[in-house]
Amino acid sequence: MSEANKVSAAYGAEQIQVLEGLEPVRKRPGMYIGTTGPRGLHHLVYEVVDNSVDEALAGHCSEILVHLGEDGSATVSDNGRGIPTDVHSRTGKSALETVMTVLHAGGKFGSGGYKVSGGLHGVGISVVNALSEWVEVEVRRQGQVHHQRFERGVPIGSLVSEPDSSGRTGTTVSFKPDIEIFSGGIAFDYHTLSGRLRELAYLNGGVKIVFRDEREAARSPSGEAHEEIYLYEGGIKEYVAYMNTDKDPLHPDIIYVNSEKDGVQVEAALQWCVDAYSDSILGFANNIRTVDGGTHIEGLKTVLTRTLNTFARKRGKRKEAEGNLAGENIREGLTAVLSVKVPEPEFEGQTKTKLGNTEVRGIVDNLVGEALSEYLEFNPGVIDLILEKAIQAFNAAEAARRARELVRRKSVLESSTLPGKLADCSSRDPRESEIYIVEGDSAGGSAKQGRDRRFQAILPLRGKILNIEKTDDAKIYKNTEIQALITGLGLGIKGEDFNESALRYHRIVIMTDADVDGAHIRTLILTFFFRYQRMLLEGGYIYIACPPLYKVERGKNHTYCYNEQDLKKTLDAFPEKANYTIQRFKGLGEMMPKQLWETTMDPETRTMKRVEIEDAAEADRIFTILMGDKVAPRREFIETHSAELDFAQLDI
Ligand code: 0RA
Repeated sequence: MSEANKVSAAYGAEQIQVLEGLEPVRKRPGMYIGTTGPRGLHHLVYEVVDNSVDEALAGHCSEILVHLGEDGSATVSDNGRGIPTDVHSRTGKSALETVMTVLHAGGKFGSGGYKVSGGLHGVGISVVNALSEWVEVEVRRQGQVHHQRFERGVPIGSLVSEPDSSGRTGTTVSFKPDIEIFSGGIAFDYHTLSGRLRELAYLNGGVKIVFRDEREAARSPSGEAHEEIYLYEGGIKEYVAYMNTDKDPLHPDIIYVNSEKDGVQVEAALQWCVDAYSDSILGFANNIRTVDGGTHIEGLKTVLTRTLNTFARKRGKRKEAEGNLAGENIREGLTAVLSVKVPEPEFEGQTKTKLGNTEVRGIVDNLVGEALSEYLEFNPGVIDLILEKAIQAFNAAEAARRARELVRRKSVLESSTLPGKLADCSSRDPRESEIYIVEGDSAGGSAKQGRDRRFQAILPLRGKILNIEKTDDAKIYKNTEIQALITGLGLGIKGEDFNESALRYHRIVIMTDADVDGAHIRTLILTFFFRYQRMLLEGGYIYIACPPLYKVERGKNHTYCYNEQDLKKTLDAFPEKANYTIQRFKGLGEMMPKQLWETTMDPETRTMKRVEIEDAAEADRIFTILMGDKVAPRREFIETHSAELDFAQLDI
């Protein structure tokens, strides 16, 4: 025998009928109040309070009192018209008893005031009755006071009516939750209830809610009950002001919208704050906090983004070429409360806290759009401040994105210590230190032996380095040769944050063979510097070593020639076809370490070309043509500039 049936056995036929009506509620309370945990327990109070709030919204009630009794009961009373008590001729039951004992009966009494009845599940007060150990209802109306008691949903006796000379009207519902139903106990939490009651007072401006905890009275030394009064004439405007208490508002007024369309009431209050970086948008539908958002919030976000972008363009804050401000840029620092009242709300999701009515999206967009545009038209100072903040947010988001990238890449780079093949110099003073970037391991070997290790470092690169013009960033950072360059030189992240103090050498010398391949490799390395860290070129840190092409020996004397002209001059200076030998260096690797030192590396005797950017834009263009993807312009460039294409002479 079910619990409900056990109880019903004590009553007569009429009671059995009532109980059968409410039996599903006791059998499956979760279906009606979500859970039988604390959330469901507090829901009982909200359900009763919502009825009084509806009466207030209908304009018949100004005050709602919520008392927590020492005995574990809750009492909700209002000064509304009172639940009707007249007896229905067919059922022989009073309206009050019907409301208390028939599922979903509440709505049947609906006049104008009930069109947007709250109640998370719209279950009505009969559910509270079904899930309470007892309920007592007192109604004052038309000079009478009516009283009826229920236990676990079943009326105990009939409605008792007495004359009342108080002149007051209203409804008082007291109930004690049924311990058999609520698994987590039946103790109400003060803060949970006070939070919700305060919220209701904000959402229904002008309605006074008194919250009194008489359980406190028993405990406190003064013997006084804890009482709070929530009354906000300004409604959600005051809510926004309250949320912004410790913040610095960007504009003094709270932007306020209150209008109705197709039976949907839309109320919104908005204010941006200077120092806030996230947004706090609180959404409500029929006084229910829609934690999971829904169509009303979507409508608000859409209209904010569209309206502010329109103003940004109109006021010249955003150029044609610049992208639109993103929704999150616009909402940065925004505190908003959006409260909609929908005749037939559809709540979605696990916790039924997401508004589903599709028509609401467009209505919110429409009504808020109109009011917001009008307000902003008349308050250009406000719109300019909001836009300025949004643009800052846009720029900050860009910077943050780059910073994130930077951190991500840095970790890749910093995890690798100095490249293994770097033969570093002993000096730690970048101003006197040089690094030779040389082509191939054999040249690297000669350079290592020939150098002055005190201030000269050698970094051999294997073959042709990646053409970074044609490569995406991820690949660039993975490439070992490029990693060696970045870490060896102490470069930062591509294109930014060039940190001169991190640069490990103030002379970066590209030393490649004096042939076509060498020229190509040199161009690749230069392209790398140009694309990766242009500041290196602009700062004049990059040099090109000039190794000799020939060695001319005559007797005990020898001369190095750096190009054909040089050689011709040398030979011309000799007496007719004299006894000499010419050695042509095919590559740096062919030179003796000492030769390399004398000819190319010794600061006293060497020739180096400093790479300068005369015209960065032009250099960029040339690099793009020479190194880029497009074949046709490259061919064209080479055809017209072939005479100048001696890379050794290329002054970038
Ligand atoms: C239906 C009709 C009328 C009032 C109410 C319900 C009502 C219900 C509750 C629940 C808690 N407080 C309430 N106050 C009023 C209007 C009856 C009339 O015309 O007088």
